[in-house]
Amino acid sequence: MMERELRIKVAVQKTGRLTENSLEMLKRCGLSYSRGTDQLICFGENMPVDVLLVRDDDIPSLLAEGVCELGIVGLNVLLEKAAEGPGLVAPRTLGALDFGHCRLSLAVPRGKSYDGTGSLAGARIATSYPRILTGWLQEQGVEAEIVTLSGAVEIAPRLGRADLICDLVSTGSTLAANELEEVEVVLESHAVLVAGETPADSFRAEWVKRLANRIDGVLRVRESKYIMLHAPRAALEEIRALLPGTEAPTVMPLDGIDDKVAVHAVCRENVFWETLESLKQAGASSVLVLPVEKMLA
Ligand code: PRT
Ligand code: ZN
Repeated sequence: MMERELRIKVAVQKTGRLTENSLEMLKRCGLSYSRGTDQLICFGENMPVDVLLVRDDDIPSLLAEGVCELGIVGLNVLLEKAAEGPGLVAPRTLGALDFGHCRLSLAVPRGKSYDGTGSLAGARIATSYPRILTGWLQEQGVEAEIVTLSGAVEIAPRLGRADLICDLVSTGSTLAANELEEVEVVLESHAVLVAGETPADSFRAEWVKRLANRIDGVLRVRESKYIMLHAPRAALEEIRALLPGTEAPTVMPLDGIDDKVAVHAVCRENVFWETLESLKQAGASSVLVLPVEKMLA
């Protein structure tokens, strides 16, 4: 029986755009847990890892306060909270995840002219990201008035509360529905894996590292393919050069065939039909492309 203290906690969004992908990521790392309705914490059944289900805005401070060791949150939220001032420990970003993509953009009411960042001087901009926006405006060397709103930013111009907005956009349909036009990208955002202070005991420190490595592995296999083919010895170099994102392929003799070899390689990038066609043209035969289930660097 594992001791209660010797467990780590991973904070993920309870309900929202990041929830499904975050929980799916943890499952792919081998974690199984039972999730009841309206639960705040899910106890991992096969690892000393528990999942804390919280509002995304609380994740940076939960990490800073040492309540949890790892968290999955949008880069936009992380940067905004980090700029609020140093917590106990500034959370460390361990890496970008492949979901939650969006951008924090400036948008103006349709029909209003926009003449580059210079024209923002003195304008009123409504946003829920005042600190990120302040930093960006400083970089651009313009002074504008920031109207901080916690939600419904897109209706601020119609209510006369702002001249333009700075809000998250993914498909752009919300902007279009509100007759707004995207004019500048302030931040390209996506979900990130974030760590708090490294636990003092080596058992938990090891589990933080192990989980972060597994997440890294999951990300890498999502793109990776295992490719097997037969190549004429004479075309080996050309064929090698065509394999996308491979380091050292395994080259093996073929029984009874002297002028051909078998080539096996992990391609760390997607293998497209075009690549297969080029391989065939270069003389490759019996080409097989397989998905990769797990990978450990
Ligand atoms: O309750 P809690 O505080 O946890 O959730 P929340 O409402 O603050 O967050 P949530 O679930 O809306 O978003 C969580 C994170 O997902 C954000 O912090 C971003 O990192 C990321 N993300 C990705 C997005 C979007 N895409 C997105 N489209 N967050 C918000 N949106 C909004 C957008 O502003 C617009 O109002 O969704 C609406 C639809 O967007 P369009 O462009 O597709 O129309
Ligand atoms: Zn939130």
